Amino acid sequence: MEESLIDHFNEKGFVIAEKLLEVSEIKHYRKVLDEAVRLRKQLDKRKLSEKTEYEQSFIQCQNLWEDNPEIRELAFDQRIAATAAKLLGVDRLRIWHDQALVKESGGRETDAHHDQPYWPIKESNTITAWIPLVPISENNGQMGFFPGSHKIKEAKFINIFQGKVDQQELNKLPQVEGKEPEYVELREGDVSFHHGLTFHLAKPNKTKEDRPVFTVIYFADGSTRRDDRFHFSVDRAGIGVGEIIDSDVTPLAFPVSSPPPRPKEPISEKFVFPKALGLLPTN
Ligand SMILES: O=C(O)CCC(=O)C(=O)O
Repeated sequence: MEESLIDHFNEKGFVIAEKLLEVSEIKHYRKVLDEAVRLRKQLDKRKLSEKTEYEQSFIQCQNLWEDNPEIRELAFDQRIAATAAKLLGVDRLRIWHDQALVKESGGRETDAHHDQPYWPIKESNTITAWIPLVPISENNGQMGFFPGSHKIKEAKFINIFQGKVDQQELNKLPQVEGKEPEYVELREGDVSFHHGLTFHLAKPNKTKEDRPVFTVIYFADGSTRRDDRFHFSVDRAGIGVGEIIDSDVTPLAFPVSSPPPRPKEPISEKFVFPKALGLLPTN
């Protein structure tokens, strides 16, 4: 990988790896993801206008690698994972979770936030690969990043889950204050990477077509649990605060010669709410 990509990532907190995948693969995964999301969400008959503001930003399905063998190939694709490892400067990565983020036609913007506070991982060696399955430009949910915001090591929980974020409060944050987001155009096969501390947002989808995106979140192997904030990636496996996060729910993602098997323990009834929404696998 070119050094300039690593320099860009270190400087700005995000980077685009152009043509990381073949256009034919993207077309294939578009169909696969479409079907996987349809299956997960088959009980959800709501129109966009009937959903919460958070859900109007995107349809979300997590850990598709567990119940969809084809998506598993993408989630553990070594071209993507190797790029993520090089950008973070680590030898080994684990998967935190994957997710489909389908911004529906007419879907609202994704409010500005950074991801690290949502995850109870102490070390901030975390990165997301954002893999669009259609070309992305200004009218279909384009991502924007606040350049350099990852350099401010303070994690700030932005509650995007309860609806529109107060812009004035957001603008007071040093990561965002006085800065403009840099929006990125992506072609089929391009993959965008952002650091867990990088503030980002996405524009609304003003087109007639949904914006299918698959993302994979990785963390450096050896990272530990920060606090007791609930998260299925650690709570399913009973990882305690301070312990190393190393279960089959978050298996090694790089380097691996083939994708791992799905976790041994099925998801328990404790998780029935996200399961019902299609957020997590049902079996
Ligand atoms: O896809 C989107 O609209 C937002 C993505 C995002 O926030 C993320 O991947 O961290």
